[in-house]
Amino acid sequence: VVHPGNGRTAYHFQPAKYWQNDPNGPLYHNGLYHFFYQYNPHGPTWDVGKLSWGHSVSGDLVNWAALENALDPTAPFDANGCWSGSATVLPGGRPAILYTGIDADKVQVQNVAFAKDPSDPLLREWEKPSCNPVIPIPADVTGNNFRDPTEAWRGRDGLWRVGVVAEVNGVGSLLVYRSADFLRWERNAAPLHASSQDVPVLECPDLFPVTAASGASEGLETSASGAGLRHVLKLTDFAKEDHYMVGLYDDAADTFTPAEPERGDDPGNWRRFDHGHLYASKSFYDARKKRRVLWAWVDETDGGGVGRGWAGIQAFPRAMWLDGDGKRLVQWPVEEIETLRRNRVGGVEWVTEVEAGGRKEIAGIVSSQADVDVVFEVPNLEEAETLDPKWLVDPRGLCAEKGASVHGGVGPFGLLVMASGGDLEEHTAVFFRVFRHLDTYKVLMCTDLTKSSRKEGVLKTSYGAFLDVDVEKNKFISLRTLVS
Ligand code: DQQ
Repeated sequence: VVHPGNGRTAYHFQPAKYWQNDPNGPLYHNGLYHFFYQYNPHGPTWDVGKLSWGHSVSGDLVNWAALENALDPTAPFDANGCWSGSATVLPGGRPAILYTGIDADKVQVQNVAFAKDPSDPLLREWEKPSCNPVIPIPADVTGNNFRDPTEAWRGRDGLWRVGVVAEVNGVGSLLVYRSADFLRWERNAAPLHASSQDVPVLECPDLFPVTAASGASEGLETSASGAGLRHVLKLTDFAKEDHYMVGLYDDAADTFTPAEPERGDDPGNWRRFDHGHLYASKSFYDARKKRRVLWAWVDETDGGGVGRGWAGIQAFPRAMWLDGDGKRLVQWPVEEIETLRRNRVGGVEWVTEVEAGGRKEIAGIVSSQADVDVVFEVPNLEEAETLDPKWLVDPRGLCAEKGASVHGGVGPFGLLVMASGGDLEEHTAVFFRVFRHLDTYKVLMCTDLTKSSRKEGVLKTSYGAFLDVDVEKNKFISLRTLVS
């Protein structure tokens, strides 16, 4: 998994060459993990008319073997591209894929493909029945925006449901279709979600259950229902950001009641999994480890795919579950990533005090891959700056204004990663600042890319969020960082 040289990453899934974008149809089946992805088999750029589904398998979500493409644009109903979608295992164990085809007239339609031989552990061949498209574009869909079917789930009435995002008369919506046989699909009269007027385009929806039991981190199968669970509705908005809302899904009426209605119906105001440059995420239920695992596409910030011969990486898989507040998801890199830990540096002898403005170099890391666990002790909060309340709604702006080199009362403290030797001219700062706010403290976490590269034309931005950590009580903040 270590790809030295040519700028390739190590923790992140990448095909051998060329362009990839959205994760598609992740699946655990007969002892293997399958990962599909939007792939251009002809070159390192997104090509509107030529996308395929790349396909790889793994026994551990860390080491991957590449297979032939699962889907290529070969039929009239997908002649201009096999776009994003999901996989569902049908009763009896046959996996099916629902995906968006860009048809011969460049219209977006929904197609199905079935694993030709469900007993093939590699699920190498997929067949597309001639009754495709199984869901043609409806007459009230505007802008040809009708795509990205979710994994299908089964209601207690035995019928399958699938969600498809659609611009319905200019309104970004999640339509639900029902089917008894996975081939004939009928649209529900009402969408499961309709955005406010100014959000016409939604992409890559995900709808999945999570257990509401306090302290439980197990995942649930996508069709799970009953008391004691909540659902998560995730949508990618036109700003290319993923946002989610926890709520109650009713499988009789196919309605979703948000747990935080005050956030409104513009997904741009919902919660986020991430604050960096990644989106189009998709989760799956991992029956092997009974967890819900999240994939997401990271689009490089330098536009340099053509020179390199590859573009696009996948964020490492993360397990996620509902936090005790019933509104927020928490997540952690899948534990298998820890099998990559080799040469340990650090330990108790590394306990050190860093003066204001001081730095300590972590020597001994020779590879370009590091899994860093660090605990910052924050014994004294007296000097914390008072937070100007205007920043409460703009933590990212606060990160940009008070970067890693602006001295504060408590902080900035954190890591300088990928730092160039000696002069630190290039580095990415991952840091914290603690502010006093009313009678409590607010911890700001930032990732600052402004000095990440000497190169021109690279998107160098700052990301940030306030964290819900009780620094006053715990007196420390721990940070895990995967660098590659
Ligand atoms: N990418 C796919 C679409 C999807 C978009 C095409 C999101 O299906 O809406 O590559 O990145």
